Amino acid sequence: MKFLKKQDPELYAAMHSELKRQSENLEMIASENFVSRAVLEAAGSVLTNKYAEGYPYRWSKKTDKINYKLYGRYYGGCEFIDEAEKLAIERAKEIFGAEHANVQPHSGSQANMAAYFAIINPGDTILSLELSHGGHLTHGHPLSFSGSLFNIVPYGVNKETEQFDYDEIRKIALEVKPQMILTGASAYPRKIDFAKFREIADEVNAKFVVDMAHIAGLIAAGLHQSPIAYADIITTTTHKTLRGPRGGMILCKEEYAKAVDRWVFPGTQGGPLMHIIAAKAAAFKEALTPEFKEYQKQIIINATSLAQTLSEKDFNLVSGGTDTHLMLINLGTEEEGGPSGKKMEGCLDKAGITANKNTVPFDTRKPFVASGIRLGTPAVTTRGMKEEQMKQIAEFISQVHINYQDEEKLFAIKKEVREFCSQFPLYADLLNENK
Ligand code: DSN
Repeated sequence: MKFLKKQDPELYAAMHSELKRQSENLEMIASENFVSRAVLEAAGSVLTNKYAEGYPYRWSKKTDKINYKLYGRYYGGCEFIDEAEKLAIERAKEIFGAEHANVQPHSGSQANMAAYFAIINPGDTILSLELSHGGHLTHGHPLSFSGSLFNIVPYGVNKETEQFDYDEIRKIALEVKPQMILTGASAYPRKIDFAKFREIADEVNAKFVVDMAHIAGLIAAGLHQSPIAYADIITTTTHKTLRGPRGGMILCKEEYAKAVDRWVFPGTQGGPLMHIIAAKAAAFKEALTPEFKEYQKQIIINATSLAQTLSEKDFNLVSGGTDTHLMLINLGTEEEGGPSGKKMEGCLDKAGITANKNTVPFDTRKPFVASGIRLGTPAVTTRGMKEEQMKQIAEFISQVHINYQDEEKLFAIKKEVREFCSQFPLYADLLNENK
């Protein structure tokens, strides 16, 4: 960062501190990860300079199929940009076995917006997972476009099992006859049965959309049922378990391809972020390697080990554990005492452990306070940590919980966490260059 350091010391200082924070802290936010240096290079490249509204292809009038030889951009000079976007598209299709991929959505939220518009109309009914039971803002929260433009009917988890109750979801679907059923979650630790959802959607003649953002990497590695055979449209972010740059993507069957493309551009976006699309291509190449599959396996092994150790330390985990990369600690109600999610998040931060507060199903606290802490293993697994380290992380978290009112103790844990992290170097060359 030598240019920034010279030209803009204030910004440099903030960015350098963030680099150090990532390296010295334990990153347990389930939706975060660390990209490779190759992905970082692509994201920080001159491709940021290029306007490329349109696509590296046009739909052939004769065949109604994509034709890469037909120029589909609104700007000149796109010949190299086209190559980068084509690589991202073809690799995305190969990873997931998809008929069509649109790699332009700037984010998961924008991917969701374009996906809904591609198959339903404003005012239509969407049956989707309640935010406080693990859903996402764009699945129907009143403050999101989804909740203001569509009629949202939520489903939740079963109170006893804290898992999806497919009979109950079917019952609601039969009652409300939604135009679209949506599944996928930000804070649901269990596997999702996409085949079951398809059955329900077919029964009520609804379209079926899957937001696989959290588990995209697990699906890419064949460690979770793939929604490809079941969903009409699939949306995802590219930066979570998939370990690419921050961004979104849509996969769909051929029959929705044209509508999806149209609703991404010009429907909801203008110029694509070509540096980020190139970084997606670089990450997708990594996702096609055997090492990536091993990495995803280790994410699950680590999550299982962390969940088990936390349970042994008497933490109450939503649904009793995890099948995926994430878990939710239920810290209990206000009446039961102990820290809220918000308080615990702050205490973990003081101890050098980054996590986020989260509502738990049937939470009695407000979302900004919440009774849960969400933890995930994708980022620590990228650093090379294994089961042994998960046991130590559970011990750190337990110590923070026991000592949550003792600032000095939290600071002492932070020192231990820093020492622990230094055994698993992250971006070491970047840190050295920027000393
Ligand atoms: N905000 C993301 C998460 O943290 O899960 C979901 O998009």
